[in-house]
Amino acid sequence: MKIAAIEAIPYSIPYRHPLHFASGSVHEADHVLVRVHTDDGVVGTADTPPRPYTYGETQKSIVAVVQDVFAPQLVGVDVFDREKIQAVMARTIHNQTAKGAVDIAVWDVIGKTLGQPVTKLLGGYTDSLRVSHMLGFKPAKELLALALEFRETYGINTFKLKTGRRPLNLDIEAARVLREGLGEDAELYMDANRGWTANEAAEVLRRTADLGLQFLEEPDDAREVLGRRRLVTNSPIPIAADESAANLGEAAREILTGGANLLSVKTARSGFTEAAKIVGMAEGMGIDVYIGNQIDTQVGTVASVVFGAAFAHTAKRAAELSNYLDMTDDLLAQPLAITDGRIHVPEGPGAGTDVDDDKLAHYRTD
Ligand code: MUC
Ligand code: MG
Repeated sequence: MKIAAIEAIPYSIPYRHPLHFASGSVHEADHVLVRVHTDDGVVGTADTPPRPYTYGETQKSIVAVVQDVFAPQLVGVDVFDREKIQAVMARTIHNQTAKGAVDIAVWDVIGKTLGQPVTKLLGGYTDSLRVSHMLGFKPAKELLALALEFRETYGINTFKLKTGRRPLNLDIEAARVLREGLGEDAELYMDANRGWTANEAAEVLRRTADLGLQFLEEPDDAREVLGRRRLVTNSPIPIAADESAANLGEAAREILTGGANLLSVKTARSGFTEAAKIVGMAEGMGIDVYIGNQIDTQVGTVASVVFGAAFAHTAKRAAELSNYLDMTDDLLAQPLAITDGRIHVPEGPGAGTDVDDDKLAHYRTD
């Protein structure tokens, strides 16, 4: 069964509230829907979030690389030849989320063709994941009110606090207010998106040592190797790599050079094929992982759920799955639900990424 065509459809859905963080902000989901068509009429779907401040991709660059570079090279390749598809895309460097989406759409085709849920083909470990919610920059009291509302409404009790601001007090105060307001059972961690220096991050760790934070994600620029290594060596809590470990090679490098001792795995940038390799490598090295959020729509989030529930190693920790709740609308045909703090994997063949065609027609911008 061969790939007959690949579409890249730009669309835009506004956010109800923008999300602000140290490396940028998001006001609308100006994403790209990727569709892989086979010669016998099966269609696989995946979502692509442009994150120029993280990977250098834009909505236009994603459409261009999928339609003008990947599609001509992949038409005629058998959909089951996933490693060949990976090798073809690897000829083009970077373009992380564009590659991830093509891979997920291919897995969706494979699942539909075999009549199996992709989560079972990947590993079939469990049927749901615990949810962690990501809190963007806001005054401390507003953050607490929001977190309490999420706990009340969805049963979520794990929160990632966006940090990386100056003065450092802003984030230290926010973490303190959250801990005091949510109590000791809440799981809290920080993500600075490279906003601090290694020394600033070390100061934050010292001044929040009594707050029981789980870990600190991407505190500083990992390319400043000695500062990062010093931080990881001396930190009382794990230091997680997110954007510094965007692919398998980078993840290996950051772990082996002491740049991180925990990994965020994001299907939006790794697809299922490369993400599975990262998870296997991490598990073998005794490194914990968690499913991160690429500020995903429901179409992106369902892919994270399908993948994260497939492996024991990814299902251990809460997964970042709830930021689609800030969108005014979504494309997913079977909307997700968060109950008792968990999201369940969808039933039925494929990756669960099918979209509502009327909504796509409404929001597409091409
Ligand atoms: C995160 O974990 O960093 C913000 C930028 C990005 O690439 O992903 C988000 C969330
Ligand atoms: Mg991050």
